[in-house]
Amino acid sequence: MLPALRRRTALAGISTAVLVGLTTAGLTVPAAAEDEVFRPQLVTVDTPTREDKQLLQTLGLDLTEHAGHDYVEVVLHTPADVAALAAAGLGFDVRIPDLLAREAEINRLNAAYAAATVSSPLPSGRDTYRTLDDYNADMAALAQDHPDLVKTFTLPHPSLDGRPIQGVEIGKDVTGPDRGLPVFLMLGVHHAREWPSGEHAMEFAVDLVKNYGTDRRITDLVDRSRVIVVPVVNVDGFELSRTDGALIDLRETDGGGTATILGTPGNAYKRKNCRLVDGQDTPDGACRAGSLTSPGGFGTGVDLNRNYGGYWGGPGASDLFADPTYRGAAAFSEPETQNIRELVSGRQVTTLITNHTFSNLVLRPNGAAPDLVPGSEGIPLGDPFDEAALKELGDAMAAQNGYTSQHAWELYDTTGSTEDWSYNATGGFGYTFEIGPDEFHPPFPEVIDEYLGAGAYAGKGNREAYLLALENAVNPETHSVLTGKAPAGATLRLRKTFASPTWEGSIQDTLDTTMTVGPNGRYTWHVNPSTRPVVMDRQVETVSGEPVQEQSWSGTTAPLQSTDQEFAVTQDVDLLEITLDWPTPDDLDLEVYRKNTDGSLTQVGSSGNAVAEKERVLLQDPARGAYVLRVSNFASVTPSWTLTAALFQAETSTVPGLVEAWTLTCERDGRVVQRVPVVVDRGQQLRVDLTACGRR
Ligand code: 0X9
Ligand code: ZN
Repeated sequence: MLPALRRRTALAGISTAVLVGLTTAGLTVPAAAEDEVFRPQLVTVDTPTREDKQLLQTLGLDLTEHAGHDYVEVVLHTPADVAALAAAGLGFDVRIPDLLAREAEINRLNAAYAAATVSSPLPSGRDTYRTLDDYNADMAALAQDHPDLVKTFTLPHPSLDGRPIQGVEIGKDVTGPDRGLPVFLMLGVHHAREWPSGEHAMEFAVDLVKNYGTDRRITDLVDRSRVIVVPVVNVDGFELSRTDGALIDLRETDGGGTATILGTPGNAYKRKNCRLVDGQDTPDGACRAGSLTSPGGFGTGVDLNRNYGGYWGGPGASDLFADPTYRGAAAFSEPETQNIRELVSGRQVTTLITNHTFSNLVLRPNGAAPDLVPGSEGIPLGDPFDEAALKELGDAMAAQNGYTSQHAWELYDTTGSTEDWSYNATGGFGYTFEIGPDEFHPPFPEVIDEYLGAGAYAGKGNREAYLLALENAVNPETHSVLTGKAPAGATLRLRKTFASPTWEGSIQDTLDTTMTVGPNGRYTWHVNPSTRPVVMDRQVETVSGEPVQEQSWSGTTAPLQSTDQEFAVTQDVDLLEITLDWPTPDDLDLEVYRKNTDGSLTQVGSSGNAVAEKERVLLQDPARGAYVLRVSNFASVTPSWTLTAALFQAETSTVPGLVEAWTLTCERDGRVVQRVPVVVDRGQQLRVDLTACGRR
């Protein structure tokens, strides 16, 4: 039997179009008539195995989060990207053959929708995507119209291209002192091209403000929290993507004549920030010019969702500047991530949502798979301490928006993502939403549907999912509460300094948050637990050395042939391990199938390593029944091999953890009067009397 065509050659999808010179924002793109111009395209790459996904990750391509068990969608920006897939032997199908043409179509659809719409059903009534100026104007207007409920703020670090990064804070008496209410944080547009992620963040802010005082549920939630929204984290990238992706369709100007669609290399599909040279500020305004040297503005910049400190420098992030997932020169090297770090370190953010597009997913930490082993101590990452609670909320939110709730690592590994840091450093719950089914910034009506819900989810959507997240943020069972007496007007401070793990080492983090005691001399402070999840007791599953059952076969397989062996699992075990070994440096592959009752086969695992590497397939909790183990030979010689199937039981052991304390201080007139270490667990309410702080 012939082996499956795993190594099929990718077809080069180079389209022929003519790029004509044009002027955009004062910069002329040289005419390249007669040349073949590659149009960026969205393709579906076949990745039936985890190894294929890992291989795909090494190619430096622009992977989307849209992936399934046997595919990943990828943006191809250049012919070199196509060649990289071909060289790796990964096949693909083209889904959107010309993203520039699609961009022009989206622009037309958006203009038509806006022209036909007086007010959309969104809370703001908006009928098209905001620009950066629109965001800032909308936030300013919200604060101006509701001065007791909304205030704007500017984050401490301006962007590399010199722009301020702004947000809003919403809460009852928001301009008054912080009385220790829990904070819900909502973020959008870490990635420049993911416009709906900012729209949904902003619409949620408008929604809360608009319904405050009339809708009981929203009024109650706003009264019990502070909601912070930073709709556009990556202001430079967004501004470029939003304004420099504009295309001129010559078919419209020459009456449908000979001209094809005219696209600038543009920035519509830019992902990263505006870092041009590591360690050097980008001269203001240079980002747009810099993007002309890299197709689609794609190569330059740091991937902000790989630049956070949590496991920074590990798998699923690149150390090459030109790569789409470039992690930056150091953890938190970028002003945009520094902003969010300082925001989260300075408040008690009990729940956070960071919005992205696309793939209809609710992702929970960690970004990297639990069996990966960071650092040198040999302890696998494991699941987060709060996995059960994180999953429960993730599933509940997904039931509102119809998305799939899963571990972030399930599609591919990432490190240095927002909640990889925020959850592990603060214990506050954090999720990534991947909004929308199939595009980075689809026609605007889709943004409306995703927010308000459509079809089976009409009336739910992300709006309801966000409200659940906000309910979680205020629910004392999911965080910790300190209460007690303290002098009216005193400043209470919680502080903690610790080492946050990066992949190979650590960085120092300091959380430093304050509240002001109210006039009645009592305080209630909603805070995150004192011990970080990342240092708590951890259950680690280890497989015992001796198999409970083992069977081996040996054989030979001729080139381009395969050999099947059957193996039956007749008991409940934790692990089935199949290994394939051979003496010569040849290339054999291993595929594992479940044999169904009708005799048909369902593939349940495969291993296709590089030449000379031995093959291994692991199946957790294998179902009882018959399995077919298939050895395929891709080489030109006929080697002999040994195939072994072994069943194991796992043992659960506990890696003992630490207990961490907050340092609680009570300050009057800027002087620390009382200092107490506080250990408080998730779900716990702890009374800490600070009456001594009132004495002289
Ligand atoms: O890769 C990312 O940063 C996110 N996807 S996106 O397409 N919006 O760029 C996903 C991050 C979530 N984490 C993991 N998938 N591990
Ligand atoms: Zn993203």
